[in-house]
Amino acid sequence: MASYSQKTYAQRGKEHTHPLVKELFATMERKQSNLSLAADVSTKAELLALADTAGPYICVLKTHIDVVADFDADLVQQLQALAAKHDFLIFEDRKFADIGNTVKLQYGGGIYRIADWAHITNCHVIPGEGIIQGLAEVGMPKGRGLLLLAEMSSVGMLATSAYTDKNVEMAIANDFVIGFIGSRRFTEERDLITMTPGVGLHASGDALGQQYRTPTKIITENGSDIIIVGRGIYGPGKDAATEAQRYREAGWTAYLNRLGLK
Ligand code: BMP
Repeated sequence: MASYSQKTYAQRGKEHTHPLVKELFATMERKQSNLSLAADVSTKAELLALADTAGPYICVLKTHIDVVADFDADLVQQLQALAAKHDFLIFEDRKFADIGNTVKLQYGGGIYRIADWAHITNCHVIPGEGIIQGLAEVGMPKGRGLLLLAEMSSVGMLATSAYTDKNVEMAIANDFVIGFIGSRRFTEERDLITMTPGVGLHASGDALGQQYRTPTKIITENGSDIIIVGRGIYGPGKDAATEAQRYREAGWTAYLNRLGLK
């Protein structure tokens, strides 16, 4: 059987059994985009402006909702309206890491009520499989999906070898898991997607350990599915619309190259 990374997003969407992943692949195909914007800005106005500017070019908006100083319920409503307007999904990069019972409370409740609006969220499996079960109890009935942090992009990260393999095992065994954060395709057992942060066309890293690789490396060579780009799009002196288009183009070309279509 051909590797999933040799199939088109459209084909994988058709064959997939998880409605959210079907929707994600269909969105990627419609918009010809495998770009996710990491919108790490600290005010409501900046976040909404960035989502509106980059919205036409992305398949997923990735948020860190707890860095928004003036967060309120209206922000969520406006983000949802932008998601509908520009046709993208929302991924709250919450990185849950506690026991099942606690993450249930954190995911479903509190100020942010993440499960009510984020199509996708993610977790570390350091507490064991109970974290997935706890999150699934809240997210499954709402049709949400979970990514496991099988690897990280930063210097000296500890998610390697046996730990990464455990992530893959747990992902295969749990229907709520739709894929991974990591740098490559991890398994052919079922079609689990990979979203990759630490992607940049120009910089090699930052002063705090971030490392950047190119879309060609990540998508064409490593078989990942979606590039996550933050400061490469909205960093100092950048025009977010121009950069979002540039990264969309680079990500899509890398995908066509992988398929041998370009
Ligand atoms: P930037 O492209 O500006 O470096 O942003 C990367 C984004 O991806 C940040 O939101 C960060 O939290 C996230 N991220 C990462 O950089 N590496 C990981 O391993 C996992 C992440 O979620």
